[in-house]
Amino acid sequence: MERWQNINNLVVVGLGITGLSVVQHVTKRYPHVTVRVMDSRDNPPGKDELPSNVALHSGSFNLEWLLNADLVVCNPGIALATPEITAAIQANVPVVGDIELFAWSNSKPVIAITGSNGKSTVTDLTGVLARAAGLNVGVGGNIGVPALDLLDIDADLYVLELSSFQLETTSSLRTRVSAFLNLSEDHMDRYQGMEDYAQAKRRIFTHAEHLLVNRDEPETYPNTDAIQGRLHQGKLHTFGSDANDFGMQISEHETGLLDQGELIVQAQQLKLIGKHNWSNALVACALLKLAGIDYRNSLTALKDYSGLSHRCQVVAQRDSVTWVNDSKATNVASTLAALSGLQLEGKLYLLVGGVGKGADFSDLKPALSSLNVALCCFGKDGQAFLDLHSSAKLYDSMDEVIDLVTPQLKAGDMVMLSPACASFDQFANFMARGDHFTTLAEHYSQNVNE
Ligand code: UMA
Ligand code: ADP
Repeated sequence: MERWQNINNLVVVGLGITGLSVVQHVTKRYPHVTVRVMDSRDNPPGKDELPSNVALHSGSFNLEWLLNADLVVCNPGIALATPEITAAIQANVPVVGDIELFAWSNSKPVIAITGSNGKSTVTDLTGVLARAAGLNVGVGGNIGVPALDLLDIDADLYVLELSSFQLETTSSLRTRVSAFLNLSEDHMDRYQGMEDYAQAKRRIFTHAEHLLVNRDEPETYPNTDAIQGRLHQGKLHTFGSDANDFGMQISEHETGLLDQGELIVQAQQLKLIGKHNWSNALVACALLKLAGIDYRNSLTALKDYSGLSHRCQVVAQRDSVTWVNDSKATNVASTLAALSGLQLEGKLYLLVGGVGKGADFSDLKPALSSLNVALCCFGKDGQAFLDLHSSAKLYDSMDEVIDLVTPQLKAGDMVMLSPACASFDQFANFMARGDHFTTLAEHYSQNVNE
């Protein structure tokens, strides 16, 4: 509360669900604070839900408001390098994000998860397992439920998915456990390079009691922050594909998930498919254990867990043609995860493209060359995929791909949306893109049956 005493004039930059959660949090708990909102969009989402006493400036950013603020709370979707935000920072106006406000108010244990891929799956599964162990759990953050909205729950534990964007504006978050799952190229339109991106993610360790990192990816380890002379004091634990610490015992037909050499579960007993998902399951168990919760009470829930929608989800299966919605694959590594270990009888019609975020797609080439694939490229950066495979063709839209491809489908084929790109060129978000694909898949499957 003390830190709020000197804050009278707060500006929220960027509305959406984050901005709205900030407005609701501050107006409810700190009525002395005047809250104003700005959003560069003409008609920002959340506008109609703003209380009448909160002023909105839309269509641009209002520099005067920013320079006169006691505190600016910035939506993670807006880069700190935006000229108006940079000007406020240079004028010594404090700029934070919603997770920092969460940290200021929260007194409950937190498990925090970051990484380039697998965050939502690990976050959701950790929440499911903790609930199965009997806890009241709040699950949110980048997964689509603003962290501040969780504070009203009488939770025993919070499980937060944190993006690098959110971590950039967070400095006080104390966690029971922080995990950095993996690092692969993403968001290169917002970072100076991979090290800059990794450094934003490593901020998750700043006040962590236990740190969980990926043994197979040294980039996920904390560095000692030589500039500030500050060492991370938390205890370091690792997960990975060998049998150490939290690990795996891989044989021809079975993969055991291990905790210090002891079997947790055989991966083949899980509904989750693919090695990347087995790693996600292992991490969820490790997170529970490090937070002091016995995961052995949750093994039935672990075995029953079938994953989130839009992640390698089979959405239709008719006449031996399988339709897979992997719309959440918004970078190269996630599409590679979908392709690895794919059991194909026929041809794979792979839909790729959208907003490329400055990525280099050439890492897909070797994986594609070993598959019987027809590469169907669409969207804003669809043409960036054309050199990756001799089969590649450019289409205007997903609808056009499906219209032209479906007459060619044969038993054993698979149609998979795993676009390696963000969706914002043609869809509101990855869910809308996945739902559209699912509708087309169902429509096609029904027509075939007629
Ligand atoms: N925008 C503007 N001007 C503004 C405000 C926003 O142009 O003034 C644009 C920006 O391009 C921005 C986009 O709108 O990227 C998103 O704004 P939004 O209103 O959709 O934001 P929220 O609804 O508050 O959603 C945000 C996260 N979005 C981003 O970080 C881009 C959501 O993560 C998150 O679930 C939500 O807060 C709750 O915490 C989504 C996401 O795509 C799923 N995250 C990225 C990812 O996972 O790769 C990081
Ligand atoms: P995030 O929240 O980090 O985007 P998700 O769990 O939503 O992660 O999965 C996003 C995409 O990454 C999906 O296409 C999914 O199949 C793939 N994926 C999930 N876990 C992993 C992992 N551990 N490594 C690589 N790819 C993964």
